[in-house]
Amino acid sequence: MRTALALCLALLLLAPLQGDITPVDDAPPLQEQSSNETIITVDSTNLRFSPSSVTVEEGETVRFFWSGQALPHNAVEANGVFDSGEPERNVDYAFTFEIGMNGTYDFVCEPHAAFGMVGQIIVNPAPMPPPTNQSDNESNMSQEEAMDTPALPVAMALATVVLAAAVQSRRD
Ligand SMILES: [Cu+2]
Repeated sequence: MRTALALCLALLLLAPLQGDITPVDDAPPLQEQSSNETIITVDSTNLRFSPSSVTVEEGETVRFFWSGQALPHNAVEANGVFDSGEPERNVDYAFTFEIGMNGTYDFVCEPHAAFGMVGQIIVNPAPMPPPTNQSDNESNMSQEEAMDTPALPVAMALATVVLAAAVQSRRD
């Protein structure tokens, strides 16, 4: 019985370490940027993108959207970076410029490029997140939580075992 108690105590002493070796999820919380969507449509002349030139940042989405057009259109990037597909009267095609994709992207409506139905997307590098104290505190807190949380159930389980062992030894 003594060996069992000693084992339990040893485990109890090791329990705090368990929290340290538990993998901590370092991934930063996803910053929802659903509102950062730039829509390009077709204007009333039926032969122009509107707007024909937009500036976005990395991580943002450009959405080509038109419906019920008199003529079928598409949007094809000069180097094939994006391509809405066959010209259609109804198009809803979104493309997200990932981090590292900063640059200038020229695109055309294939059937109407000769009519000047062309456009340009300028993608600026993503801004660096400001190193505020608040975000530091938040990340510290979440890290502590992540470390403490897994250790707690282990400690509680061990305490139960020790208690059971103590009761058992008293009966002995
Ligand atoms: Cu067109």
